[in-house]
This record gives sequence, structure tokens and C-alpha cells, in this order.
Amino acid sequence: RNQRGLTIWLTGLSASGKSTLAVELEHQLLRDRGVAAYRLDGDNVRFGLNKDLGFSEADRNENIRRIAEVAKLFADSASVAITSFISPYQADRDTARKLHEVATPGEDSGLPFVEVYVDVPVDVAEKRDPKGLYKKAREGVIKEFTGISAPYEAPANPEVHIKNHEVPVQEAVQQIIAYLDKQGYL
Ligand code: GGZ
Repeated sequence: RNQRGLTIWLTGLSASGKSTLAVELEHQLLRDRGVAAYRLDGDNVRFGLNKDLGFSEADRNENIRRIAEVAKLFADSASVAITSFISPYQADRDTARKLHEVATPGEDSGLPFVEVYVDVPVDVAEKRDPKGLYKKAREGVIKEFTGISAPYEAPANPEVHIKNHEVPVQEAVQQIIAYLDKQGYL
């Protein structure tokens, strides 16, 4: 296999199912393909490296910038980096992509960046509301909540578009793996 890795960038609303998908994708890559994969998510990034950041637009920009840099390091080490963050701004995702794809002098080539839109309508995410955050957002207890009082810019050109309220998790993961296979990334 390609000696270098790649980044799989999941984007979508809170409660869209990004983390569940990321866990299952990591599992399948490791178990079925013997590919080293590593997940970056709120639990291991927002409580450590990015614990100084909140949810203002500027803080989200910086959150995504740092995550993109870390994902690139994993990808550069031949791992498959799987990120699961809302990453609501197209410009931030485009910057993350460019950071990977544009080869810097002295490197052979850029690294693949696979943008995966984990799409569920906001009313479906709001009905799920596993942590009660949408309710708090509606009550104004949480400010600038994505989909309610802060924007989510849907990807214009994602490599993979998953209608995650319509397919079971195994099938969603299959859609991603099928894309990776088609591109010869695995
Ligand atoms: C959106 C928020 C907010 C606000 C706290 N807006 O469902 P969760 O809980 O576990 O996932 C959400 C997570 C979003 O963090 P990200 O680092 O992915 O966001 S971003 O990419 O936009 O920087 C949610 C919780 O944090 N959360 N406040 N105001 N989500």
C-alpha cells in the first residue's frame, strides 16, 4: 500500500452520527484491512490540545486549523486520520484540504483529503438530541449552537455524501470504504 496515509474528514451537525461512523470506520480499517487508523474527535482534542477554545466563529476556525495540522501529521506518518468535528465553515474545510493536497517543496506529493458529509436534516438531529444540547440551544442556555443559532455550511463538493438518517451505520461505512477502494487508497 501507499507508504503515506490520508485524512478522512467527517463533517456534519451535532447528533448527525459522525462519532459512531468514525468508530466503526476505524474498526473496519484496522480489523478487516490491517490499516493503521486513528480517530481525532472532541474527546481527545477539545479537552487537550484545544481546551482553550470555545464555539465562537474565531475559536471554531482555530479548532479546525489545529485539527487539520494534526491530521496531516498522522496522514504523513502513513496512518489514516479520521476526524469527526462539526467543522461548519466551508472555508475552514477548504483550508484543511489545501494543507493536505498541496505538496510543499521537498515532499513527493500531497496527501489525499476525503471530505465526507454526514448529512441529517436539522429536525432529525434535534429530535435525537442525545445530550439535550438542542433543547438548551432553543432555550438560549447554549449560545451559537450549530443549526439553531450558528450556521452550518453544507459541503459543496464532498467526496462522499452520506444521508445518514436513511442508511444503517454498516452501509454508511461501506460507502466510505468503497470510495477509498475505488481511489486505490487502501
Ligand atoms: C455546536 C456544541 C456547542 C455549540 C457545545 N455548537 O454533539 P456533541 O456536543 O458531542 O458535539 C458537539 C461538539 C462540537 O464540537 P466541534 O469541535 O465538533 O465543533 S466545531 O467543529 O464547530 O468547532 C456538541 C458540543 O461540542 N457543543 N457547544 N455552541 N456544538
